[in-house]
Amino acid sequence: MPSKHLQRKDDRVIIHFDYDCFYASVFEAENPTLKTQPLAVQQKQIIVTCNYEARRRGLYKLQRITEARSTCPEAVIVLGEDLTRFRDASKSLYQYLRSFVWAQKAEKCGFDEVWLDVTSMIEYNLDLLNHNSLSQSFFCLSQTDPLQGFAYDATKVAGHTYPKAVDVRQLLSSEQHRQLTLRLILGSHLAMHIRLSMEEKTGYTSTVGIGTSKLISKLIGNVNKPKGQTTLLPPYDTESSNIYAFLDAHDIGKIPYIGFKLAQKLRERVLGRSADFAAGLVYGGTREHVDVGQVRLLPDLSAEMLEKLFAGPGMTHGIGLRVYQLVNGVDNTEVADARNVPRQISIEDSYIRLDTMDQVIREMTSLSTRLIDRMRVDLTEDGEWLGRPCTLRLTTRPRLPLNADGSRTRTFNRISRSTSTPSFMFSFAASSVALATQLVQEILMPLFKKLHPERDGWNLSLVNVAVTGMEEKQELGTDISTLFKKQEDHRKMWDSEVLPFVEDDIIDNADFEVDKPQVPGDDYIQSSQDIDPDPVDIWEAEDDDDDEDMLEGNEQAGYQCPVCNELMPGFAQAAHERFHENSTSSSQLH
Ligand code: TTP
Ligand code: MG
Repeated sequence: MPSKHLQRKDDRVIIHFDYDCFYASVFEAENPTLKTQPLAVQQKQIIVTCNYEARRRGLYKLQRITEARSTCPEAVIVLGEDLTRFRDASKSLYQYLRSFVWAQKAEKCGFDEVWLDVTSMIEYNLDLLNHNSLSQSFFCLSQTDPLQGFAYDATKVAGHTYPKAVDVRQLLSSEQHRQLTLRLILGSHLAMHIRLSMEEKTGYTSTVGIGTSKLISKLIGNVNKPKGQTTLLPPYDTESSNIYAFLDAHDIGKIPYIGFKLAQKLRERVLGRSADFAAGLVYGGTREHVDVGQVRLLPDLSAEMLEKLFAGPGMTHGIGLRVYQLVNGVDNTEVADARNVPRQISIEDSYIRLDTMDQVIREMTSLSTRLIDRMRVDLTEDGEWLGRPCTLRLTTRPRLPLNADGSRTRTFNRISRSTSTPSFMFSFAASSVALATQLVQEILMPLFKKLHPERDGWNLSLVNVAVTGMEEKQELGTDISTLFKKQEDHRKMWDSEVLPFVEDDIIDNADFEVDKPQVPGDDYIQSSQDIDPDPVDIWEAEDDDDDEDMLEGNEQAGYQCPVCNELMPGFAQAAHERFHENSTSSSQLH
């Protein structure tokens, strides 16, 4: 009998979806002719993702653009700086997936991952099974319409299994394993149905994992990528548990929730010396591989031991227990009904010269308009606010005055002031421009004066307006019939929707210039504004814009993301950080 801490809730069936080469798929959905071509998506100077045709020809994620172009000159390279299309696709796909589940348990994670808790659907269908003819079963997708569903063979798992070679019949004939095996078999057929329906209706393919927790369903999907699905089969509870067999082989840093710092401490504990990470930090691998099994089998491993090991600033109470459970394959966290509203929305622009009040008012109004437009897209559904940010923040980056010799010392320091978000920002009664104008007059100007008390004499290279401190609305008490209606509407939407093809975003390779101005978007530092440019400042402003490009040349040192532990060359750091900013950390299991 496992200790209280290690008791797993294996009575759930959870399906994890990860859309294949997501950003590339969004462009393919806009223009299906791209599907057969090698396609790569560029941000700054790197390929953030590419389709599988491009991968077959040697391209890979987080590759330097110059290298990609020489490896595969025929690749179509599209600009992915503007995240609007990804955000929109992500929202629609989430709604589509959510339309299948009954208990409103569909949790979005980042742009391209969703968990569905389908337990109640599985239980309903378990009751419908005729145990004398399992191979001729019918899966009911609706509690009200018995004809809505699909035929399936409940003696077989749909898709791949872990372990690969497994005798399902034997599992079904074992009293100990039959119930869990059946639940997972039904889960696998439902997953297959949803996955293929999604492909048929939306064109998007995905990689899917089926298990009894968020942790296992997320990790098991990776075994068969792309367009695959994998179910982790019993035994779960014995010493020869497939959960241990599967999880033990993972590098400790690959476990969601265990970020870089925790992973390093665990590595050191296992190795009995400090883990020489920086030295081994080259894209694609590290010398200091410590796997989950090594941690799990530490003789003195316990929640308390780990709590002490991690103790230090910034560590939350209970972290030892959480990690203790995770390395033992226990994750009892619920699938929340959450669209993963962003934690903050931040809009900024950088400037070659911004040194008069009139210009500042104009720019703050334009940034605020974009901010309000974005809040209306990201934070509302059917005219209701899903999240309300508590704090409004204004940030600027002043340039230092010229030195006596005419040179200018560069600074990347930002200064900011915050206040509570005024309630009128949530009004739908006025246009975003009207609200932005009011915001600037009543709130942003006073904040600006606190940052820059003098009427002039300053010169700004950047202005940022942001809302933070998001409070999410819980979807409790929603009338059930409205909910079903909404679900149906979302599913139908895909039957009729034709996504436009945006021609401007396709870059003809031959004409491609490295320094081409980027497509304006909200989540990144945009190319400098054309306000009173002068030749000296242009160069300076471009440098300013690309703080992250300072990392160029630091390639050998590499960068390991503290959130997801991904290793990458230094030049990929900035795009990668932006990726996390825009998605709730994909490594978090709450
Ligand atoms: P991933 O799931 O890592 O990649 P992917 O879906 O493109 O490919 P795969 O089929 O291998 O899962 O990331 C999801 C999207 O996030 C990806 O399409 C592009 C974007 N992204 C960034 O913008 N920056 C990054 O550093 C990474 C890793 C991804
Ligand atoms: Mg993906």
